[in-house]
Amino acid sequence: MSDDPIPADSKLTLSKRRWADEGKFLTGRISRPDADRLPPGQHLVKNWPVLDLGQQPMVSTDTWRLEVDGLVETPLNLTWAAFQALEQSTRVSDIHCVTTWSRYDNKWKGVSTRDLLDLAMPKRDATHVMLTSYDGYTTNLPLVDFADDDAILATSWEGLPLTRDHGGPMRLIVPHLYLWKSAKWLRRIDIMPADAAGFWEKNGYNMHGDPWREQRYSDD
Ligand SMILES: Nc1nc2c(c(=O)[nH]1)N[C@H]1C(S)=C(S)[C@@H](COP(=O)(O)O)O[C@H]1N2
Ligand SMILES: [Mo]
Repeated sequence: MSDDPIPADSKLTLSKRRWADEGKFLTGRISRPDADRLPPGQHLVKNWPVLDLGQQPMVSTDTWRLEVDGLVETPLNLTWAAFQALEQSTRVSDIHCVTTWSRYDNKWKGVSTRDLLDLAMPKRDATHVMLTSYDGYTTNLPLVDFADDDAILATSWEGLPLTRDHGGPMRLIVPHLYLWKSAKWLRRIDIMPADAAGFWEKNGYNMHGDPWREQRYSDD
């Protein structure tokens, strides 16, 4: 019983419902209007700057390993071949560096963090992730951010293998957080029951790092 002008089972209602289910008329993953696409305090660049601690490790795919450990049902220690054999995904995303540059529409290929987590299976009390890289760099983030649908363990950028200066052969990309959370030359993923500070987080930077909320520096 209702006073709705169009009955719930009318042709229009049914097709509109189907459109909603199919996401019809959505233009893409990024639904923000362009004016809101750039987070506060950021400016756009066309090139892709290189930023790191200055040690760019040479990591051969012969000796490369990716470990997933901590609060997981199935700890992983993947060779390059095993990593390549996992489902390969693509993503397109904007990246935002805390030094105020942003770059739009980066095309990535690699393994989605969700697919990796489906293999490792975090335990119930897992809440945070610590990333450790081949240059000794560490950074932390909440598990929900690491598991975001846009997050990818990238081996390719714009159709080419990820170069060493940008973290090749494999780096993480978590585009909705400042880029310091996106560990280059990623070697180890520890799933944790609590948060802990990584390199920049111990040096005045924010534990979360959401560019839309300008979480650049630590609160204290
Ligand atoms: N392993 C590692 N990852 C790292 C860093 C680093 O020093 N070592 N620097 C971080 C910082 S501060 C930034 S801004 C981005 C820069 O990535 P890019 O050089 O590809 O632009 O990498 C992040 N990931
Ligand atoms: Mo950075």
